[in-house]
Amino acid sequence: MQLAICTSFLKTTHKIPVSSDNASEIKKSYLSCCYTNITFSVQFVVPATITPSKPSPSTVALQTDSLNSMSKTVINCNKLPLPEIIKLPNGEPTPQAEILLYKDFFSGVNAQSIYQELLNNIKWRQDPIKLYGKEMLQPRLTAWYGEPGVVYTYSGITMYPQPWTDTLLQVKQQVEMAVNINNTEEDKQIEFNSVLLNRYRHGQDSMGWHSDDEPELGANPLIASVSFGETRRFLLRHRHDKHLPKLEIPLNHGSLLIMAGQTQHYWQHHIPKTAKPIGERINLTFRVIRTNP
Ligand SMILES: O=C(O)CCC(=O)C(=O)O
Ligand SMILES: [Mn+2]
Repeated sequence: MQLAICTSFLKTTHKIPVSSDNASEIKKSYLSCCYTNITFSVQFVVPATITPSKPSPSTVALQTDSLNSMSKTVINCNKLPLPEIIKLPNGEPTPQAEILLYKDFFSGVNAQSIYQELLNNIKWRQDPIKLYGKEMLQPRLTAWYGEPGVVYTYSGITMYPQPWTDTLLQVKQQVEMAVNINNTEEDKQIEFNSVLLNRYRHGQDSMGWHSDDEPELGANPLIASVSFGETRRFLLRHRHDKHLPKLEIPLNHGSLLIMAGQTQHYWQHHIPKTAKPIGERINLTFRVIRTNP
């Protein structure tokens, strides 16, 4: 069986034999199509030499599965707009940072149903932290999900992963697609193995200044941050150059922010409190944790 991807603009056809072990080849073809940001169609071509009655049931099931997930990917790719590159207020490039923003990555209805699902079904917790020698509860709820054994330690808290839920896996798949379209290092496709969830219940919930630079994230970690619910101000400041202005990015319902390159070495970020009466917000930061650094 073959998969043919026909692009309407380039008038090219990629023909790839479909089997369980060439999924990465197929993905690459998709991504090269996505770059062109044009419509394309997918056809499945069954060569005459294979009679439909002959293949073993397991082979057919595998093929059908990968074809289904691929058609979904195609539909999503087609809708992806170009991201905004976050610059300094004067329009100059942000030094020592690579930050991209998709304001409406998840559409209204889709974003709302993901948000409700996360509010209701995530195992939220509130851990104690030590601040200026005093023990207090973290000013927000958190949760850690991912592959078994992917343990994360920050601010003296060690988190053991809950298994992925279907919703988290769907969000992860769409985020990975956007990340990998923007990733210029062809051979280094990102696959996240974990996600930190933060739930800000009201304006008094917040996150202090920090960088995502724990050793298990490796050098130059790529962090993909998805937000649902109330818009909150996301601020960035340079760690060393105090003359550089702070950056302020409002993270709205359904947005995707990607931080890459040296961002975590040179910039800190935070979510300030607000006195305004506001609703809840959930943020997901997808990460690759190195289990054998
Ligand atoms: O809530 C946010 O947007 C920020 C979350 C964050 O910085 C983190 O989880 O490390
Ligand atoms: Mn962070």
